[in-house]
Amino acid sequence: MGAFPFTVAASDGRARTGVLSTPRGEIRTPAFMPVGTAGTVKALTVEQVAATGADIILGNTYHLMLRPTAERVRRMGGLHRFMRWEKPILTDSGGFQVMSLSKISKVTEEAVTFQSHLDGSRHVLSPERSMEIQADLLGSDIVMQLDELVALPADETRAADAMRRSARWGDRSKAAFGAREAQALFGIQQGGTWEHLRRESAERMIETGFDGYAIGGLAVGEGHEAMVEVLDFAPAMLPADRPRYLMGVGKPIDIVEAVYRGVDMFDCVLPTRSGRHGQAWTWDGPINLKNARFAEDDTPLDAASPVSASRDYSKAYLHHLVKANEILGQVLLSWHNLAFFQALMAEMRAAIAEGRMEAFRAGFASRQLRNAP
Ligand code: PRF
Repeated sequence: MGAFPFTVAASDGRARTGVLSTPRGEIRTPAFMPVGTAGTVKALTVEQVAATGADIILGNTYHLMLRPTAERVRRMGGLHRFMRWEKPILTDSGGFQVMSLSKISKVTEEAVTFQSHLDGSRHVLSPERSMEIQADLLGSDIVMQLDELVALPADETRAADAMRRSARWGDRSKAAFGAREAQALFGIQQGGTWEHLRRESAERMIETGFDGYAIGGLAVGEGHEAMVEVLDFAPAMLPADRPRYLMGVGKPIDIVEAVYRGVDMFDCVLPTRSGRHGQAWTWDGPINLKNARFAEDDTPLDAASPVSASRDYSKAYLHHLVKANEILGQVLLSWHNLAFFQALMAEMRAAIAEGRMEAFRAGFASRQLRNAP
C-alpha cells in the first residue's frame, strides 16, 4: 500500500504538527482544505487560492459526477489539469452530499440511489463506483471511502446501523481501491455522539487499514458543545501515526478546539460561503461588512496579511462592494477569509511546535468572542 509518509514533528498535549508528503506536494498539518466543490473554489482563481497558503483543496464526487461528469473530467486530463490546480486534491465520496443535496435518495446495502438536484435524473453510487470516480476518473490524491451517516439527533439504532454499513462499505471501498502507489485512501468513522459506537467504528476501520482516518457524522445538528464532547474521545481512538481528518468543520473556534484534541485536517465551505454573504473572519471574530459602521472605515481587514484582499482594500470599500452587490466584494471576502483560515492554521502549527497551544487556544477563544453575534 502506497501510504503517504506522515511525520509528526512536534506534539503539545494531544495537538500535533507535522507534514503529510504526497507526490504532488507536502501538506503541512494541522491543515485547512478550501472546498472546491464543482471544480472551482468559488469566486477565486487557483492562483489566489495558492496565495493564501493552501497546500491542498477538496473536490466533490457528487457534483462532478453530475456535471460535467467524471468521464468528461477524465477525457480533459483529470481534475488537476482541468481546473489548473497541480497541488494535492482530496475528494469526498458523495454519500454526505447525496444526503444533503439530492431530491430523493434511497440507501441499500449495495448502493445509494438518488435523483440529481440539477435535473432529477437518477444515479447510483456504490463504494466501487465512488472509488472509480475519485481514483481513476478525477484522479484525486486522497480518496474518501463511501460512508452512510445520519443527521443528529438520531436514535442509537439508526446511528449504529449507519456506522456498521459504513464499516462494510469501507471494506468494499478498500478492495475496489486496491494497491496504489501515488494515491491514498482514508476511512471514515461514524457513530453519532455515542462513545461505544465511535469505538466500534474505529476498531473496524483499524482492522480494515486505511492511509488516514476521518471523523465523519459531526457538525450535523448536534451543536458545538456535543461535538466537542465527542472530540474529547474520538481522535484518540484513531491511529496516532496517521492523519486524522474532521470532515466539514468548521468555525475557527471549532477548528481550534479540534486541533487541541488531536485532529490534523479540516475542510469547510464557511470561509468562501460566508465571504459571498458579506462576512469576514478576523482575529476578533466575524464581522459583517454590510454593517453601516464600516461605511467610512478606512482600515484594511488585516494589514499584516500576505494577500491584497486583506491588506490593501479598506473596509469602507468592501462595505460599498457588498452593499452594491458587486462581484468583486464576493471575490475579495472569499479570498480574505481563506487567507485568514490559513493564517490560523499557521499560527497553530507554530504554537504546537513551541509548546504553547494551550495558551493560544485560551487567547484565541477570548478574542473571537469580541464580535460574537
Ligand atoms: N461523511 C462524508 N463527508 C462529509 C461528512 C461525513 O460524515 C461530513 C459531516 N460533517 C461532512 N462531509 N463522506
